[in-house]
Amino acid sequence: MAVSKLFGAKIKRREDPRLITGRATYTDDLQISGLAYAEIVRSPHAHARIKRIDVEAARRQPGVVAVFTGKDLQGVINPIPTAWLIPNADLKTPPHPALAVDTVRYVGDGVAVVVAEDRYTARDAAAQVRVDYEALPAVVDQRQAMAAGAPLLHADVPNNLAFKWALGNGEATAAAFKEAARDGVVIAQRFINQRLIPNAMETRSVVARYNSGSGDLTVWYTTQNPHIARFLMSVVTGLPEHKIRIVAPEVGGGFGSKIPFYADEAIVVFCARKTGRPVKWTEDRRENYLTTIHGRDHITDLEVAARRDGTITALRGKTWANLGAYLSTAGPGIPTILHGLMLTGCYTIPNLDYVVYGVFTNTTPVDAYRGAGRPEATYLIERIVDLVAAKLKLDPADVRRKNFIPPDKFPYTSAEGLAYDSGNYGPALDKALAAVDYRRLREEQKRGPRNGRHLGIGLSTYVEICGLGPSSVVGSTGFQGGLWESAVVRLHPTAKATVFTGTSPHGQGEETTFAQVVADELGLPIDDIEVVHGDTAAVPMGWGTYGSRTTVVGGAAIVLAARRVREKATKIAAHLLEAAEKDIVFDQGRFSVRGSPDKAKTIQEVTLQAYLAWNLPPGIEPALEASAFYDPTNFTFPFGSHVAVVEVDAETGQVALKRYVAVDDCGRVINPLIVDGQVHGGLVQGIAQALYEAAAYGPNGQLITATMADYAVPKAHMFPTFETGRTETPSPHNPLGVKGVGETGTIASTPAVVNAVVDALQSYGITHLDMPLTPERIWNAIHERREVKAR
Ligand code: MCN
Repeated sequence: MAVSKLFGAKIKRREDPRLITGRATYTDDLQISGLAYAEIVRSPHAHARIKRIDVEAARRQPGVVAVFTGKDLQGVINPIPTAWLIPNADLKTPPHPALAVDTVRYVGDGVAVVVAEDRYTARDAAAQVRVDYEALPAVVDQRQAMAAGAPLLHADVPNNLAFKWALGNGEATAAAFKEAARDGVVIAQRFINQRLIPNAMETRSVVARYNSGSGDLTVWYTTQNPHIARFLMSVVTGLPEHKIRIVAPEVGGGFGSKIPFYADEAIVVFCARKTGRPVKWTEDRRENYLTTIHGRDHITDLEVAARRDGTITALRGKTWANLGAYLSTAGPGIPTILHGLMLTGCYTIPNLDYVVYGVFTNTTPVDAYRGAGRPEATYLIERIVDLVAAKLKLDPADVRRKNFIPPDKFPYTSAEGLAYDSGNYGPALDKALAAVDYRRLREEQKRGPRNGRHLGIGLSTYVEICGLGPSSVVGSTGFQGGLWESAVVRLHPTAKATVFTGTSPHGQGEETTFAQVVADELGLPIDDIEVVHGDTAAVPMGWGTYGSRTTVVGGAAIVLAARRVREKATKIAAHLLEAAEKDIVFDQGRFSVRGSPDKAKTIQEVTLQAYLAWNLPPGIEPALEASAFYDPTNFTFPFGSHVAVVEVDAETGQVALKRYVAVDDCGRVINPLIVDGQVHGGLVQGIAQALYEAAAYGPNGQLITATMADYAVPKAHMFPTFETGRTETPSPHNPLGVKGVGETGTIASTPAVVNAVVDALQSYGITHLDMPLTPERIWNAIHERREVKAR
């Protein structure tokens, strides 16, 4: 690999000045002449039959342009599809109409839309739409939804069971459990991965403009994947794909929640076509909580079998995954492919028997939220490893080391059948433990609580799957798309470069890191490189930003395109220097002749000549630009070790997070500053699941935590200064040697913190507590145990 100048440099994010000084344009900032505003009328019931909708009063309001109901959309807007048709799971895909016609299935389900001259009129008029509902019984818990006699959401889906997906080898696993029961340990535990609400700074927003003369549709909106959105927009609206342009202007974070194709964008497009006006719709925060996808929501019964020395021999379990009322775009793939396939984590656990039930309930649809499936899997395995250690009275670090996949076993095929690319788990754990001075902490812990505060130390040694494709593998899991990427690197006559990528960063910083990579490859100053993304009319086809794939897959396409540009420039330089191509040496933007370093041309000189085309070598076309497509040969598997140190106050149940150390390995690091930032953000989200956040529904399907005042979004003062470190194990599967890092913090941190809190409470005989670990929950647990002891 070439020695590079900017690869590895701590460059500040070039996109930040405009983002933090209010000079960026988000979808809701767009003003177009003739713009009208949409407000969607949403169901206040979790489950109800629509008997009648009366839109006349709304229609009569001054300033109202049009009002439409589900019946108007019928036959024009196709049902909203899911894109992950997992095989061998008897997946049911009941239709999801963009606006409900007969039945509403969750609070927030759309029933009508009002278009008006301004958003205030639209909202007031929406309140005038009279919907006559017949309320039906609702069900919000996935296990209750599967029980006999539960309210049925979709007539053709018995027991609300969307799918049943099984994995592993039942017989071998049963034998391993038998052996452990005889001569080892078997531990069973129920785990709940509570439902979370993604909190992007910007809520979702759509502006649609349809030109009935040309038939062109332009949609600006908050998407993480403009090309997938165009593909699905074409499927849903029936408009030809080449007449649709999707633009993601500045997108204020997504965390997975802006991957799906929502009913709302189809509704807004319908309104724009019907009214002949450009139409804008922007959800408010409450609407965002009700209708933008939620994450997690798994109930799992898990058992582990282990030998007395701590060797884990098998896992067996069942997960009930709440999918909400409809299948969201990637919904079925999250609890199966991205969760089930990572269950054995970074350990050589040979036997596995696992079933996942995907269940419809009268709740907001569930889809990818940062980590998507992997935080749930990591929570299960990292908690159960701690349970094994506690039961056998072994140090949790030792149990982990005993079961780690040894470094000489890579590429390693897991019990789930995945081929882990590269890994060396021991050094990351050593580094994290050294950073907190683990031995000293354990000694301190032995001295008992200080002023009623119990010290707890929690570990999480994780591995995760990211960098999605390869397309053929993802396709074999039922994903209805490819996951390759493409790029164009174009040098202009003045040797300024534009890099076009099909990925769509929305806060991750690739405008900086991709420019770093190209600067190195072409020897250009970074300020001469612009990275363009997020507009299907400007950039080549790509599959977007999620699954920590942008750098691994999109970055690889860019580096390949940049190298093609350099190859062509080398040919032109050789011709201009009257030397053989093989004698040209390229170093930091300068082509020189081997042995005669003064005979040289700069990349700027060569580029200009490429465009003037006065003296090109035979057979070489003018200009300097190249494209590349890249489909990875494998996923990447970043890993690391996190340690949380907490103090739990037995009198109040309060948890104080004293220290948090994250040692991550994401292969070669392009920009350590950005990687740290990604880890920090991820940690906040993961720790918040452990300690604070939970989406709560009442039994009738009302979202109780429907505002930011009720849902515990964490604040900066709740966290210590994070201590980050790294080891570096390159991925052999991409030309940059990188692994993704966008989700590692979220994936690793939840179990680290829960393990720390449970560790602090061991003297009370507490072996497990469900999240979020609120003071009330901890206080109650301590007092229940004290009362039991006192009796
Ligand atoms: N990077 C690097 N060296 C590496 C790996 C990554 O320098 N070895 C850099 C990348 O070039 C990029 C950043 O780290 O600038 C994250 O890259 P990557 O791991 O490729 O992840 P993605 O860009 O694909 O981002 C997706 C990931 C996901 S899945 C969620 S969810 C998420 C996240 O990133 N949502 C985010 N981080 C987010 N950050 C912000 N600000 N907003 C979101 O919505």
